[in-house]
Amino acid sequence: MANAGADEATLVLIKPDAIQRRQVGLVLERLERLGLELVGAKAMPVSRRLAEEHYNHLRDKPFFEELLKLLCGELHGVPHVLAFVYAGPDAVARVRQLAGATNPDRAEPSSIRGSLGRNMPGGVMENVIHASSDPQEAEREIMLWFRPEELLRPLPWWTKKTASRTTRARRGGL
Ligand code: DAT
Ligand code: MG
Repeated sequence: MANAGADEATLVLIKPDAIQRRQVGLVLERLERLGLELVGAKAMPVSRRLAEEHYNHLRDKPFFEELLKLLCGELHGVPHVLAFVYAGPDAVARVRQLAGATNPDRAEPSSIRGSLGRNMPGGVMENVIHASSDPQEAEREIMLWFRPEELLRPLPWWTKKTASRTTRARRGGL
């Protein structure tokens, strides 16, 4: 019987605030120590459309516009983010715990956000990284930020989804 979370994968973004503040090495060192498998890594610019899709669940929030500007690098003059996929048992929860609570002031001091993040005047949270909050969100986000051929190995759930889409297409469903 498969263990829950046995081969989970999770998305991590190192956000422009951390790139501007030269915190990339510190963050990667902390992530590396989790001992998870690195399945994908790239630097990429973030379009407004991608940022909107990524933060779709926050569309109605008053801070949404600033959040888009932050992720697109406009607030920090940084034209890219760093995106990673890590995999392994309980990868989602383990990375999330290392990341810490959303608000740097409320995050455990030992977490990435608690030790490296800060709140800016005006309410912008410079909280260093994005980490998927649950396995479903992780699947959605990995498909949003990566193409299958960019990953170092196939992710079983993605392969299955692609296969079922292909089957539907062959049946004339798409
Ligand atoms: P998380 O990044 O911990 O998953 P989230 O998905 O609720 O948190 O929100 C996404 C980002 O939006 C978060 O990293 C920082 C920003 N954010 C959330 N709540 C905020 C608030 N009350 N004020 C300003 N920015 C906020
Ligand atoms: Mg979230």
